[in-house]
Amino acid sequence: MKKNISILGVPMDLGQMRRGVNMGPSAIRYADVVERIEKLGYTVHDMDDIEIGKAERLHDAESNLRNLKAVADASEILASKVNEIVEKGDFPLVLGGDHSIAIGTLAGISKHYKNLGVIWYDAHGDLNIPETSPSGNIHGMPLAASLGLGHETLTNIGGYCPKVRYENIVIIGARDLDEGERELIKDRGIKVYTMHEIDRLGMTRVMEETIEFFKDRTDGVHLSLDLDGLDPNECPGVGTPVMGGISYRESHLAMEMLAESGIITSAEFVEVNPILDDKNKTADVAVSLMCSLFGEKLL
Ligand code: B3U
Ligand code: MN
Ligand code: MN
Repeated sequence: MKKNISILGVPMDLGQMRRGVNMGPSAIRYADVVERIEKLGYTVHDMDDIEIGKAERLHDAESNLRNLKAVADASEILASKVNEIVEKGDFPLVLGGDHSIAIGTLAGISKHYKNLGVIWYDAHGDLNIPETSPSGNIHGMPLAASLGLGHETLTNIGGYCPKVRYENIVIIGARDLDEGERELIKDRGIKVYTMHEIDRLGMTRVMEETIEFFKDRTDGVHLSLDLDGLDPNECPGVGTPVMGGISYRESHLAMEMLAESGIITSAEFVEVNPILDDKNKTADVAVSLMCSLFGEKLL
């Protein structure tokens, strides 16, 4: 893992309808993200938050996309900041904000790799397009947009498309998939470990297979970790909690195995909503998962 980490906060809440997730980056900083990662021997550069525009008053019923322009504008800014981080050779660590920010993060990262892998750690697939989305919320669409599916304003962020290929994705923790998402997963053969596979195989095997899957075929792997992938009993501070999630322990094991593998080249932690949280617990879990990802050991 690179020894220099640059942190970027993205106080985005326009990709969904619950207020408060814009305070995610502050909550994660309040949980001492910089100090705790520095303790592991890294040099951490906090680049502060990028600016997010205002919610649009009118929902564009025709496109079924809420706040399209504001999300797209922020995504372009995010893409160029993340691009800067990769260019200077630092490890990009992006703090959300709702998951729509992954569109900009991936736009900033992907062009630096020939074959970028993506781990999508999430209760959801985030594979909706405007036609299949039940909500019109862009945070349910970022993985699709990064594959080149959906509204062209979103698929072309950063001036290129796609950011990732179907065969370079592993989704972990899925348990709430919409009909269109299921069809896409089946049609394209996207690799998914639902909670069913996690329960049957155990997290150890899931991560061994995931690491093996990426090892020889990709030249970098981005971790996009939605805190709602974890169980809401342990991470209550998320906008769309889904019961029966990945445990705190399994998640730490997953991060520790990724640290050992050395495959991760960038990461984002999203959907922390301190208004819905219990004493900043979810932000605290996010930081402790980051520490495991960056090699913190128990002994
Ligand atoms: N799949 C649903 C719900 C959802 C997606 N991502 C989150 N919730 N966090 C949708 O609106 O696309
Ligand atoms: Mn998500
Ligand atoms: Mn989710």
